[in-house]
Amino acid sequence: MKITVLGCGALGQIWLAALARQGHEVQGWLRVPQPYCSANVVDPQGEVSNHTFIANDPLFLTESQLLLVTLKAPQVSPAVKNLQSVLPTHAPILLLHNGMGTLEELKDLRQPLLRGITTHAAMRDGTVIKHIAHGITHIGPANRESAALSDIADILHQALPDVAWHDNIAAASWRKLAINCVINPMTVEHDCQNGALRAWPEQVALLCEEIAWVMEREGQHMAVDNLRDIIYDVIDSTAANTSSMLQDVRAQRLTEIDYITGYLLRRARAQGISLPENTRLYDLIKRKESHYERERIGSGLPGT
Ligand code: KPL
Repeated sequence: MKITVLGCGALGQIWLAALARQGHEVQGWLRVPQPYCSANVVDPQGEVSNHTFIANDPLFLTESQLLLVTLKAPQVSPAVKNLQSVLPTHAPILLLHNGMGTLEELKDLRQPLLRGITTHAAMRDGTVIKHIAHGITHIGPANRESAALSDIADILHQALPDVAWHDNIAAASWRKLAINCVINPMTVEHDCQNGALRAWPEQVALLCEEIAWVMEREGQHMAVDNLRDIIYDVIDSTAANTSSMLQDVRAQRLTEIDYITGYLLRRARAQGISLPENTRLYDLIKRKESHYERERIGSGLPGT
């Protein structure tokens, strides 16, 4: 299969390497155009692989049979809208990012749109991508055109298992959103790894109550106790992780807060519900972002 991977960060490089290993023809697509991109990946067993792939080739894009988008949520819509007129109309676009809200931004796309959620853990360490832990990628249809594309899950599963197809991806998306609404901003507030969040059980409980309330109204019933158990399972299984939001804040990059807690608050507002603890955390992250954004502008450095 001919596949363009949009976004060559940690997740993008893991997919590029895995798809190429499986015999697919792949190219990377970077926001700042370059003729080549590299994937230097250390897998969870410690094995190193170095590959160079072509990048930003418009001809390759016109022949692509899948656009795999591994960008962070705030970068997704502008980048996809930029490429959609060149990508064949039958080529599915699979979005793999934290948070929700991009589907609404891309509702007018002609291509079949797929939504994915992944639990693979990876991080950049200098010039190397450390694939810390294998996970599951859940994918499913996000528009009418993509309802019958479960074959894609099988193809991707051969390259980087596990990949599971869901006819109703909204349930898995909300579950992941809830996890990210609790863990990501809390790790920033307390400046700690995921596992340390067990020290603030009242705050976890409060956030879960607010989130479960919105989920109920969105037709995604989840008992508060159940949600809390799911979140503690993730806190324990990713105890040594530095959450993606804390990594972004430490590197003074734009975070995904507008697509995580921001999305939850937009849905709550639409239902006339107020969420004080989620709002407080949202404001805290936005204040941090605007603080380093002001410093960046003051020093004349380019944005992230
Ligand atoms: O998705 C994550 C993230 O860091 O963005 C969790 C599940 C919190 C793991 O770190």
